Amino acid sequence: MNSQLELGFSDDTRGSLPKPARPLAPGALLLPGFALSTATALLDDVERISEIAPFRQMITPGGFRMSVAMTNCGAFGWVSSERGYRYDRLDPERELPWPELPASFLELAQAAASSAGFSAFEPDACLINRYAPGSRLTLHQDKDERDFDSPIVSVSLGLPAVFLFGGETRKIRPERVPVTHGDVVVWGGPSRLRYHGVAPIKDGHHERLGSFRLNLTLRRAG
Ligand code: MD3
Ligand code: FE
Repeated sequence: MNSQLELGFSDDTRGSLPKPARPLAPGALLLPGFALSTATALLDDVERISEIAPFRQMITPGGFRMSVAMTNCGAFGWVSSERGYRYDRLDPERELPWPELPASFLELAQAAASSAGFSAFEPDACLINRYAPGSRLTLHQDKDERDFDSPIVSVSLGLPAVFLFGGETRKIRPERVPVTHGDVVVWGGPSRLRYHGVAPIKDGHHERLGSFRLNLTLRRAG
């Protein structure tokens, strides 16, 4: 059945209409499914990168091991140790440069940034976060980058997650923003320094990633 009131969409297309972009705040735009058509290429590149620079659970300056495993690609990589956070041209585990930023990452990031009104985004760093069920990211600001005028482009792959999108101080109760495989968020302008985090990942299974969630964040760090 397919009445006029249902706007003429058939039962098999109703579930796959393109999802519209959703503004979350000034400068912050959710692009549902923006990375779906290139997800396979992105994941092939993540596999290759992690064979060169393996995922590792870094230690925070407070001395705790992070629940999220991380690696990087691009000219700069984000690293944490008991000595603090920084961007470094070298992977401290290998004492070698990070793998190059693949064309698949760069093209997706530039297209997403452009859709959100940020032209000429030239990312030079990509932090790759890997979450197992229970892994989380506590509320923080991204302020180790040198350039706050550039946005951060976040690509979600695998298991779903809930972003905690807070305010300019830690006091403001965060909004919960669900994201799933293929979703892209651009965070820039007045939203660039807002507190944010990731709620503990729930158990689940994804056909390519199994029991993992991956997040790529493309940044201009150096
Ligand atoms: C930036 N990663 O690695 S960005 C991070 O899912 C990080 O792994 C998230 O936060 C993850 O530092 C993806 C989520 C995010 C949300 C709100 C923001 C980034 C933001 C607001 C301002 C700036
Ligand atoms: Fe962050």
